[in-house]
Formats: sequence, C-alpha cells, structure tokens
Amino acid sequence: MKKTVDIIIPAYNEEKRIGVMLAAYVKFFFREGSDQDFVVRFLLALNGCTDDTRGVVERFASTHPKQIIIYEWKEAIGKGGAIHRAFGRATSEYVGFVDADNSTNPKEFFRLLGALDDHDGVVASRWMAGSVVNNRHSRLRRLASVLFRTAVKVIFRMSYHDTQCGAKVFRTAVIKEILPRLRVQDMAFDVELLYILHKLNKDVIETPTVWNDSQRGSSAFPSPWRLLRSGMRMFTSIFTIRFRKIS
Ligand SMILES: Nc1nc2c(ncn2[C@@H]2O[C@H](COP(=O)(O)OP(=O)(O)O)[C@@H](O)[C@H]2O)c(=O)[nH]1
Ligand SMILES: [Mg+2]
Repeated sequence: MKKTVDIIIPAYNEEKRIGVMLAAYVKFFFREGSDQDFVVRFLLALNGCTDDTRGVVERFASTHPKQIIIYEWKEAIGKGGAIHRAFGRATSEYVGFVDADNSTNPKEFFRLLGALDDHDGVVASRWMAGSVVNNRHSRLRRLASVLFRTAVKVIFRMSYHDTQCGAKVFRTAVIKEILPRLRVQDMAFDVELLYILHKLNKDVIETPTVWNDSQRGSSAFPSPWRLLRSGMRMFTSIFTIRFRKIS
C-alpha cells in the first residue's frame, strides 16, 4: 500500500529561493513516477513574509490545488511555530518538513521516505559516515554549528549526530500525540521535538544525507550580529528544554 505523506515547507521571505525548490519537487514527485510508492502533498507554512513568497507559491498551487496547500500566519512565530501549526493541519499517515532553499533535493527527501519502514520517524543527518555537504557555509556559521552540536550532545545525550538538519519525517499519529507539548519556536525547535520523542521511547532513526548549504545567505541569519542573537536564543532554548519536566 502507498504511504501518504504531508511535507511541510516553512518559508520566510523566500521569493528568490522557493521557486527553484518547488519546481524541482513538483517535477520529481508529480511527474517522474515517484508517486508510485508515496502519495505526497505539500503544506506551505509561511509567516511574516514581506516579499512576494506568497505570489511565487500561489503559481504552483494554482496548477496543483489538491497537492499544494498554502498556510500563512501574520505573527512572528518562527520556523518552529510555523511547523507546529502545520503539524496541526496534517492529515496524511506521515508528516515531514524540508527547507525552502533546496538544501535537501527531492531525491534525497525521497530516500528519507524510503527509510521509514515501520519506524516512527527518520531524520536526515549531515554528520554521519556517508553524509555529504556541498557549498559549505562561512567559517563563522560552521563554528556556531559545531558549538551548538557539541552542547546538544553533552546536555541531552541522545544518539543523534545532527539534530538541526531541515529534512525530517514522522508518523503523524506520533506527532499529534506530542504536539501539545511542543513550545520552542526558534531554530532549536528540532531539539525539543527529538528530545520529547526520545523521552517517550519513540523509534526515530537517523540516516545520512546529501546536503547543499545555501550559497545565498540565510534569511534567518543574514549577519554575524543576527547569528549571535539567534545563537544565544537557541542556547537559552536548549537549557529550557532540558530542564523542563516532560510528562
Ligand atoms: N515560516 C517560517 N519559516 C522560516 C522562518 N525562519 C526561517 N524559515 C525557513 O526555515 C528554512 C531554513 O531556513 P534557512 O534560512 O535556509 O536557514 P539555514 O539553512 O540554517 O541558513 C527555510 O525554509 C526558511 O524559509 C520563520 O520565521 N518562519
Ligand atoms: Mg538553508
């Protein structure tokens, strides 16, 4: 039987990147026969965009109205907040998410789906044997990433090599079960998600991926100053997650 999957695409001011990404995903999932194993829908989760992201995604939704659904929230709810709200809208058997900048190409996301078997979830990893990272970020971004990864390893003691990769997929029933407990809206939301699943003994595996760091800078971390601020917020979040009681 085919698995049904809702793939959330969070997007904040992505008019320059999301068109290329969506074109690639639509071609792969709707035209090249990859829908033989999976029935896929895309849930676009926009919030606070001040550019024409909405106009770009509407062009795709108009040709695939049943398979591309647009949600837009005005509030500054962050990537995590947008994904939480879209989790609430998911109706397929599985729900995942992927970044709007094509850092995970459709073939790689398809590989992630292929690893699901009977697991509760699969997360893509950039830091395992077999992982490949192309067009690497600036040294500063990489340093921030190493520091964050080390802190998460020490504080949470989970088996994951990479909690932050933007490509993940889970059994929807499991997500709905934990959804009321998800609070973190900033970029540390992945850590909270994985930690709660881990504490509840859910079966979430990690698999190596091919990843392309965006050549154009991230909209979320455009300057060293913003990177520092986001980094501080993420560190505060991980301490809150670790020391909060999970019931
Ligand atoms: N809805 C929403 N999406 C966001 C927000 N911040 C970042 N994103 C999305 O999250 C994904 C990852 O962000 P990106 O800028 O590529 O981060 P990077 O890969 O770490 O540089 C992209 O699809 C962004 O559009 C936000 O505040 N709201
Ligand atoms: Mg990116």
